[in-house]
Amino acid sequence: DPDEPAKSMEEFLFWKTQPVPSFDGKVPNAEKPKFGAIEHKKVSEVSTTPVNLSENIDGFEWSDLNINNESELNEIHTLLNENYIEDLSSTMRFAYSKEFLRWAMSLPGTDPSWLVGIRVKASRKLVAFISAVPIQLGIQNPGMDEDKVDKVKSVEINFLCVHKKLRSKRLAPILIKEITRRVNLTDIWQALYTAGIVLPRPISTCRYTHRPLNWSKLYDVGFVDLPEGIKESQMQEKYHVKKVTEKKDSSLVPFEPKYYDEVSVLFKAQQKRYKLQHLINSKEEFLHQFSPRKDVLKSFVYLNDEGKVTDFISYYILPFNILGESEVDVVETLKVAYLYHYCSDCADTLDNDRSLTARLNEIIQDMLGDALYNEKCDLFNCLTSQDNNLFIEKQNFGMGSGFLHFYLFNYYTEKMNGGIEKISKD
Ligand code: NHW
Repeated sequence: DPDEPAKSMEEFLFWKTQPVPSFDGKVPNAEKPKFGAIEHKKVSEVSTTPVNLSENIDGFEWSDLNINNESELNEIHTLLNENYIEDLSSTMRFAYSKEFLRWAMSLPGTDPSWLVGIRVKASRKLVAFISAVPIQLGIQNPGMDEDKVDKVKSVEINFLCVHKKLRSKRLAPILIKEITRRVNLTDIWQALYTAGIVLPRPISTCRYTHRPLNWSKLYDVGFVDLPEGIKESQMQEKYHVKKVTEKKDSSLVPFEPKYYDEVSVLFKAQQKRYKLQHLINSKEEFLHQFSPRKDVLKSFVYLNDEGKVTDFISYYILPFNILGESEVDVVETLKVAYLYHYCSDCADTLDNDRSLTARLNEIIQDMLGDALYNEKCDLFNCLTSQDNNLFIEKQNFGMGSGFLHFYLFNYYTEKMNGGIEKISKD
């Protein structure tokens, strides 16, 4: 069961002290939880001094990092490339590019104090890190009108990482407390974060799905198996990807700022389908999130005969390294595309000719083609979130072994099924 925690609530020595629901849905200091903030505080109650580091480890210090400074970006990049998320058997590890990290951590409105590092005092070596970027969430709580959401000013926490040699020393809770303090000082009290492990307590659990693009390479590195009695050529045939071809009645072009007005209307309508919504309020933020960036993000619009935008779709590129005998030894790098946001002018129509199902299948197929033939990606991943269940099977995505749990800090809402669940329009 992907939702089964590794231990009981009482054994989460750190998390049981935090404003998050326990696995039975109870929240601290309340008989019956109310939807919304779990704990209410004022900026004046927040400590202005950093969390004490020396209680846990001696000889370390806090350090603010600047992602736009090349040498500090290099340090974050090295720490993450050598110590960030691996699969269970430590044979694969995410290999974020520097451009990707800069994109992910330079969102407009990111406070300079939100990229937090821990360094060895003597050598200045960066050994731990955590980051926050601003995000506005729209949350549909049970009992609310379908078109209403609770708008919650939040941050998204990511890239929590402790050097392998400093694990199990309770540094993670310290990093989390320190980023919480810094975010609270800016009068923000909620956060969104995801993790592969079960913590108290997921609002939603999604599964990773994988669509091989270059099946032979995935087979060579051991990412996929050859089913018994099947020939390699049959698998290659099964995962053949069509080239992106010219269409009769529409054109596919890279997203540009001039399409912003039209796309943002479609984006808002699409988000209304979900219980957890990403509300994008400014053009600047939208362009940051969705403008194409070489080797990081691809985004496209579809234009009809009259030049009107009918759909938008994006994916990002995040390679991972296949590790050899020793951990520093990288045997092979797989280039992986991840489906990001999309929206379509038929978000409301699931059962006619221009139904969302048909449209999504068409545009995903184009993305598979773009990722393989233009970006030389080996694999296309997506989660079982958004409306992805409308195309996952048909486009040959297979269920993976990994799950991604979504969490809210200091906010109580009911669990959502599947990903960022659809609001039952179908
Ligand atoms: S998830 C990616 C996390 N990073 C990795 O997996 C990289 C490889 N692993 C490591 O670097 C995406 C270490 O193993 C880490 C833990 C650092 C994970 N989230 O220091 P100790 C994100 O970045 C709890 C939250 O001894 P360690 C999202 C664990 O349950 N908690 O362990 C991050 C235990 O607490 P417990 C996690 O192995 C969201 C305690 O940490 C966790 O040396 C963060 C053990 O600490 C995880 N992924 O270091 C929350 N993994 O209660 C943000 C372990 O059980 C909350 N733990 O005693 C919001 C804050 C902002 C609020 C603003 C209003």
